[in-house]
Amino acid sequence: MPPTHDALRRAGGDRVSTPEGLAADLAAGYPRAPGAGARVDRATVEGDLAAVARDGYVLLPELLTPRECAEIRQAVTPLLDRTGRNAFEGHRTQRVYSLLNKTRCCDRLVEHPRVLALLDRLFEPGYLLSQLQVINITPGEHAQLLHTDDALYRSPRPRPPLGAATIWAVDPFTHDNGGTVVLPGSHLWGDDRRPGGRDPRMTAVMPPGSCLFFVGTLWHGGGANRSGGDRLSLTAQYCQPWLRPQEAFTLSVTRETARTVSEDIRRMIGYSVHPPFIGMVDGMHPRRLLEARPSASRPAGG
Ligand SMILES: O=C(O)CCC(=O)C(=O)O
Repeated sequence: MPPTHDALRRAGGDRVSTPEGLAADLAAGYPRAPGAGARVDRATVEGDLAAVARDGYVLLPELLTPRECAEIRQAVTPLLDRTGRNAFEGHRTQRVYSLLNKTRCCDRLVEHPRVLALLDRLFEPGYLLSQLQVINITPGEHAQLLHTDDALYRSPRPRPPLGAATIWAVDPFTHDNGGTVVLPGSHLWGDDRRPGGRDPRMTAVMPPGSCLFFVGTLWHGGGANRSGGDRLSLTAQYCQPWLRPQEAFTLSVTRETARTVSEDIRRMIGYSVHPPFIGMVDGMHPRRLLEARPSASRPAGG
């Protein structure tokens, strides 16, 4: 149980005399344990990071086993019940949102150590999950409009990324079935540049269980599916801890689920504080909402 505000004060914990000191205050009762990214050896992460810095993306082959892919397929296939509402979502693309409420099968990719290790270096501690969805591109789908995910946050480019995305292959990604198309190096472009016919494109051709990781400033889009089969995949996106995530997970994920998921996921869905106050609930750390309590109300600071 973390110390109460009063206990901290009595123990001389009220040492806030500078803005930097303030940053340690509210989150102090819930010190952050090292995440799963800390388990990845430094040479591997630095190699991945160098590719991301140069190209804007890195392909991480076969991080999931065939058995894990089969489990994911089995869990998400029954959820595929509708196609997109517009050309961007894709009229022949099926999407399932809010997966954290529907299955635990996809947690492993949300918190995959290789991904978290990259996020640990790209973003400030306490970065958030911004969205998680299944994307199944079915035969006949057109190429998606090229876009950057960070464009949702209107901040002038060039600049460091505010978010990053992963796309996980459950089916193999090919040139024909809608493999994601990226424009290498386009993460460095300014606001004045749009993709043109001469800009080199790369289709993420990858076997099941592989992950395409890219920064939110990279131009990309789902490819056209000219094959006879589906392209089943999942995407998890992340953002800086001081930005509003695309999905309001603190509203959409039940407290029961928030108690069930790993500490990394719990932190990433908003049960964390970006010091000193961002993410607070009623002046307190949001983790308190998950603690067993006799009644719903508790005195402020207690
Ligand atoms: O499915 C893909 O390959 C890319 C999807 C995408 O970028 C999106 O829907 O925003």
